[in-house]
Amino acid sequence: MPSSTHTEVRGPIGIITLDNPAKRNALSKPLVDEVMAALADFAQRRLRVTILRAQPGAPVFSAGHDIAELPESRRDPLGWDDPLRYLVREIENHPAPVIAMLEGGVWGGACETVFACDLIVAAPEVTFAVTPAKWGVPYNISGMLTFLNAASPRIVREMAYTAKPISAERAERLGMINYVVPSSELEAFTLALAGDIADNAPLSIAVMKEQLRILAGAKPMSPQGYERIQGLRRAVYDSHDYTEGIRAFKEKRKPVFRGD
Ligand code: LCV
Repeated sequence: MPSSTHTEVRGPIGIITLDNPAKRNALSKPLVDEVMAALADFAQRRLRVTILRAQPGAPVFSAGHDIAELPESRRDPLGWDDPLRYLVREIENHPAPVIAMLEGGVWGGACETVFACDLIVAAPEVTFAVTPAKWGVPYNISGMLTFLNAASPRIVREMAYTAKPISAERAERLGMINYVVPSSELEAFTLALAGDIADNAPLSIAVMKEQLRILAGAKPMSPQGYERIQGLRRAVYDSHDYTEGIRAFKEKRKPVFRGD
């Protein structure tokens, strides 16, 4: 199978490029496996910063979870072993900072992937869309926490309930991303930012990254609270609307939701 990514090393900086335009860089298991292998290689080589990007000029950074890989019912679509869940955890646990360098649209699980990165630099035309409601998907708890760590609850509610894209400019204004940079300057700007980080003490940065990850995840939840959420999510992925959402995407038509 042709690869869906490219990697490059520039001194202490590693670059992972998503490059499956035919499927709009959907986060399929093969593509995610390649990204995780690159992250593991960069960690083994003790690279100091990783940049995650799409092919230059990509109209879509990533279309999110590969919907064709989602179960149509009776199984948690975003369980612990789902490729998207692995990818988010690998980025969060990678010992060096990961910078998302964005061009094009960022959809669904790709939004969570990008928000799990340490820094985000986006071209002005970039948009972010949180799409579970568009397809009837019961997003998972740690995924919702990723969103809550990226934006205020009110903004997360708006994005989750409307499933509509928001602009890079608005995301920057809301503190969801670090910089908006013209496409022509994006790569040079991001490499310079990565260089600033690479010049500093990698162990100190790695420890602060892990501290921030642990603190960001330190939200109290009772076992009953967890079980209630899992029960609610099961009611969704066992519902007509979830099956309808997945089938509508595959049949290239608008879903007709009934609320059951
Ligand atoms: C598989 C795809 C995809 C795709 N999977 O090109 O957040 S949750 O809960 O929803 C989570 C479960 C999740 O992340 O779900 C995925 C959320 N993603 C989206 O809602 C975006 C879905 N895609 C689109 O809206 C469009 O593809 C965009 C706007 C990204 C690009 O539109 P464009 O007209 O440029 P096409 O739609 O024609 O897609 C080109 C090919 O990529 C496939 C799509 O099926 C088509 O394949 P074929 O050429 O074989 O027909 N594709 C796009 N997105 N998420 N496959």
